[in-house]
Amino acid sequence: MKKCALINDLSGFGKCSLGAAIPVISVMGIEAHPMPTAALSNQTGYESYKMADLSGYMPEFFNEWKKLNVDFDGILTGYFSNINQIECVLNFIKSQHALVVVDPVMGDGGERYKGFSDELCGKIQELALYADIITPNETELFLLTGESNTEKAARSLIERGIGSVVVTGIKDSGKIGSAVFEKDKSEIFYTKYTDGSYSGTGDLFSAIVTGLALCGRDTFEAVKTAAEFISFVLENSEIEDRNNGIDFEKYLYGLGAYILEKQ
Ligand code: PXL
Repeated sequence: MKKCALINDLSGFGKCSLGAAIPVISVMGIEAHPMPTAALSNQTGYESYKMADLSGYMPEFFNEWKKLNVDFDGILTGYFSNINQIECVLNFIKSQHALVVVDPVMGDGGERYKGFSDELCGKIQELALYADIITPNETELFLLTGESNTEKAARSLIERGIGSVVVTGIKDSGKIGSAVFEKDKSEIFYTKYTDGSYSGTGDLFSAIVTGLALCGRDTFEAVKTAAEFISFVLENSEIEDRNNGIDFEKYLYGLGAYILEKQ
């Protein structure tokens, strides 16, 4: 079976990060191997939470993985809280020949998230340049490049060696788009716009794109499928609190069936 390392936090409530990525990768018939960067009672959007930072364990954990002599097919990274975690992950990536997907979590709506210093953003940029696929929103794309035109920004990253730049959350009168930029081609996929942000949707998106890429699908098909899946789940979710995430569990089987059908 193919093996995918998932580097992200583990939150007890919020159905995000590893809690979203593990089931998605598993249902696609790929082994999910989590490397937790932190453990939280619940994600940070709730009024209160407790967090155990696991940064100090990461070098030892990666060292143990090294002893297991595993070749990973894929590596997916998400949220980082400090540059040491990224340094560790860079060493791991350099030791593998895997498809690397980086979700460069840094901000949204034109603002950086709390705690994202110039230094941390710079390190995330360094990591992104090792990726085959990156999945920034427009804010993150601008932070990565210093360029405020989406197409120009994406093209500048492709010139620096990133194979596919996937830009999420592009709003356009009642629709929301995910654009894929590659060297010789670009395309945007629209779905219905639903106001506000829902916990875990970005993590589900990057995990679906990673899983499909590992199943041999091109990034255009992977992004179209991920966007349509999340849009469908959102429309069919009963949401009391956006922090709780969306009802993806009810439709996960559909992702598994999709893989089997088109094998
Ligand atoms: O993907 C959302 C997410 C993941 N992990 C943590 C978070 C959030 C959103 O706020 O706080 C710890």
